[in-house]
Amino acid sequence: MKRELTTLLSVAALTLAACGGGDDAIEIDNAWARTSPMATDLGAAYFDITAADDDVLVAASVSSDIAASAEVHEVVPAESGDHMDDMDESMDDESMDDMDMDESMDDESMDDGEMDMGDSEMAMVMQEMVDGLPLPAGETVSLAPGGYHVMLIGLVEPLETGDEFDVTLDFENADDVTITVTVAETAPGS
Ligand SMILES: [Cu+2]
Repeated sequence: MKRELTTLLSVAALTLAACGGGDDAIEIDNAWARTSPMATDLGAAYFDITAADDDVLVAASVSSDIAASAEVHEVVPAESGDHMDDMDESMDDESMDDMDMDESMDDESMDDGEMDMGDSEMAMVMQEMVDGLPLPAGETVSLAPGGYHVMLIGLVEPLETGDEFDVTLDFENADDVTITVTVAETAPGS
């Protein structure tokens, strides 16, 4: 069993070395970004990430050819954000019961371009993880619609299916890792 794990880690190391990451402490799988509607200049990138040792994803960045900036975001109930007090009136039982997180992100916010959640009906909001995304050793953390994501802010052009771009991930302990993200309608394998 131990031998098997070692082999897997070696493969991950080789893969990352080939991408120029050169660090075997971080494994990234299933990297993708969602297509972005014309109505918004926001995009989101997703992937599964496993750190060999306890670490924190503190920041992400993309080329200025792609977007003005990138942030590590989480989706949380509107009520939990301290700075979201003005959202309280949008909280009602009906919206909480009917809304699942994926739909609120995918269908409502993205399709109508309503990413300014301050005046939307949504019960979920996203916010920057100012302290970063914790990565417990050996545990795969998934960034996916409705949850953690790398937010692309100020897209230069809409993201269209088949587009590829690089995202550089900055960790508290491990070296930076650059991954290539492919734009798709849905997650790889879904
Ligand atoms: Cu976001």
